[in-house]
Amino acid sequence: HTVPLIISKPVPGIADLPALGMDANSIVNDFIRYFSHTLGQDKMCLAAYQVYTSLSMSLRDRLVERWKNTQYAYEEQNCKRTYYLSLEFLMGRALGNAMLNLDVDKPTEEALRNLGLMLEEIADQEHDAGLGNGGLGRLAACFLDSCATLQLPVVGYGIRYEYGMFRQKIDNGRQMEEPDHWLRDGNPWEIERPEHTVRVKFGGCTRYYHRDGRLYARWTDSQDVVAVPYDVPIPGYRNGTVNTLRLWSAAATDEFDLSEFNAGSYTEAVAAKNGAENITMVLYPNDASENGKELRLRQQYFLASASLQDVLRNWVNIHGSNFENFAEKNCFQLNDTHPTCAVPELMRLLMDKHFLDWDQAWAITSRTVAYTNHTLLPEALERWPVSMFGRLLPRLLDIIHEINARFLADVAQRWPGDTARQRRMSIIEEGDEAQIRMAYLAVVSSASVNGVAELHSHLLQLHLFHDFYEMWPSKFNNKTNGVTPRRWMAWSNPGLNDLITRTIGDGWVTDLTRLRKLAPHADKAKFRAEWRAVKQANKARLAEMVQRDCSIAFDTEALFDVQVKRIHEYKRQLLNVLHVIHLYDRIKRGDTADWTPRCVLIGGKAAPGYMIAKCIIKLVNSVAKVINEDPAAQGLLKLAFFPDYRVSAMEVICPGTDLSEQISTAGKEASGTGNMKFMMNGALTIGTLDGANIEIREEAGEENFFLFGLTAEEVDATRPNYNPAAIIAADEDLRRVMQLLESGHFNLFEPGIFDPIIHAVTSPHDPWLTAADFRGYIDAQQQVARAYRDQENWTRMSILNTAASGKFSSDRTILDYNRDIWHLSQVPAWPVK
Ligand code: GL9
Repeated sequence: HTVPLIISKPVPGIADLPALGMDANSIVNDFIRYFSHTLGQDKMCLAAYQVYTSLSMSLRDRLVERWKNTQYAYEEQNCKRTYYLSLEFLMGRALGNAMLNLDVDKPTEEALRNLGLMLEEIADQEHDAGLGNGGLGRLAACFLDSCATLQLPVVGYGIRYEYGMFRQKIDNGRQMEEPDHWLRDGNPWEIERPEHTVRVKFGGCTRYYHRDGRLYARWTDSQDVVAVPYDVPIPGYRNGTVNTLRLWSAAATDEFDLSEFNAGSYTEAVAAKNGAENITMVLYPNDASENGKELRLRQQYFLASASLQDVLRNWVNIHGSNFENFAEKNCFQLNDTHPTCAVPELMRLLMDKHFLDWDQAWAITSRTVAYTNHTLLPEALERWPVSMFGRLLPRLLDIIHEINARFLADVAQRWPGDTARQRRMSIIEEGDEAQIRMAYLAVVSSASVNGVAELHSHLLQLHLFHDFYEMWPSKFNNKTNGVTPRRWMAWSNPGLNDLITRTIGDGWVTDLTRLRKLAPHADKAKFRAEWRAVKQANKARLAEMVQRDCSIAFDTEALFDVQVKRIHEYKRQLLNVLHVIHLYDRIKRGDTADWTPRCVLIGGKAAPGYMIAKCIIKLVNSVAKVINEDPAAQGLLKLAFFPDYRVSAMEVICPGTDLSEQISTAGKEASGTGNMKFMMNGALTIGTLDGANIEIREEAGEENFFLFGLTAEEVDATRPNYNPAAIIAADEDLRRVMQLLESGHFNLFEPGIFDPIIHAVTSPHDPWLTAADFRGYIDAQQQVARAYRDQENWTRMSILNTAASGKFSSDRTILDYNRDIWHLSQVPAWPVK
């Protein structure tokens, strides 16, 4: 794979094009040209996807103008930059976001109307870019939006997976996975940049050599793969800035397996190209659990190496091999430990390629890398067997050993003779099979280590990183998560956008704390009526989608009670189902005085190998079938499992929700971000004191939040003598619920299938303490039901929640990162003339 020639001679005719029009007419003209000329479509036969593609290309042109002018401004200012390294960017759809942020949503709708086309239908053609599992990947996407909106020079670096998060089908109530070939019909939102291709090494070994009396290392005999970048434009909100998300795709080198080729097996050699191209084939669909597969390590190193080489090449183009100011001008933010190979890779490139010595390289690395932790769950902590790592990345293993040796020497200095501590803190965990603890490598090598909500950051210092916190207290900090109000309010909730903007102006979109000004309006009956009307229309839209995708009718007068997120035991979808079964039991025994009709929606994907999570999905569907088909429950209770939960579905779900379920076992959900999206859109929360729920309740006021459950401290205290059998025996309601489950009432023709679930709830070793929180949860749900019956007061609380949600804008989060870690200046783009 030869690197293509770059012609570095100005071509004025190309450089100085007139600005494209932002009016409906100009957009229509471009649309027609793309549709008929570029895509060769016929006016008589509109292929919907080509209509979508033509519109997207028309808008992309307008992004590209601003994109270049943003990069020119960054280059001219020679500004410091941050690189956000992440194995996941859960971008969702781009069209609506581009329309909104470019401020062409109105003209585009007008353009389409003139053509006799419906925006919603066209926008629905777009495949979600599902390059992430859930919260962690979506957070990266929200951060990019905020960085562009704040005009911060931040580049996202990720992987262009051919297959994103699997599509979830439900068959006889069970999850089935289908591959998500999202690029099949073409992707108008990426531009291939073959001229920025880099080579990435695997395998081989380290050779040492002397030059000018110094010892140098070189990684040789490697099998190389090339990384081809695809750039995705990230528009800021109406500010002329367009930042870059650079996604790497793997390809074989031209000399790939030349040996086999020379042996005469030409076709085999070409077929073996798959080996290289497999690296970026598929996203690992594991939520908060590592799987230890070699291909995953290849992906991680591939991203780290390609991105760092890209950054260093740009640096050398401008500064030559002078790295004196490198740390003042560059920052690498690691989104969890997944890209932590960046640490030894940066050391390698600085030493082996640019000939810095260890201390110079370490001074740069340890000042430019920052690490964000996203979970305390032990099963999510990445460890790589030293043997596998050494086979795949031999030179990096040398460097990790050296980092560890120097680090342990520092520990020994500080705590002389404390060998237990040295063993505890070592980056290499000794045992039957020695392993690299990636989180420790990240902590040791980073200038900053942060958690994603107050409680989470506190628990990191208390438990997981306690030893490291004692050593370097000032490294540790909190950055409470946020979500972008552009996608999660302004775009997805046009009704609310309109009402809020008419009431307090439009400044809230970029300064979400201004939503506070809504609070006084909560006391006005007319405003409440308008607020209710918006929610009602959003519920109708959600009900339509539930009807289409679940074939279940939701009555928009009922309380819409929603839990959508990955299926995981710690998130306790099971507790939600137990409540639904309890309500059903009340209906069956005639206890329905003052009943609040309720429609419960549960959605989310289970990791394909996570059996209990898949069993919970089956349980939801089985319970739903019994309830929805029982005439006794008609008009009182509905339950639906929403299939294939994804970003574009959340854009409809979240505006139409009354009650947001955030019911994880306290201390387990690092932050949560769905909780914030619901709050902004006027849902009330029923939740535990976990993750960002604590801060949500603080902001909303305890009277506007339905709290229940053990605290994180109480959870730890309860575990040793936890006795769910006694709890069940003492609680009539829970006993009846368990009896219904055990009797097989929801699985009459599939006996025994829920035994693992029953066992989990009744086991004294249940880590999630589901039975312990049952009573509190049921009582809190009872309060919810009562509160919903007073529609005036419910609406008041809904308004007050939105009004208090300003803190949870990812703009605030990013300003915090920038103030404490990145220290970037805001750089406006050159204007489009
Ligand atoms: C997560 C945490 O579990 C969430 O609580 C947190 O809000 C997000 C973003 O910080 O990160 N960590 C993690 O591994 N996932 C999270 O959602 N999992 C997925 O992304 C699926």
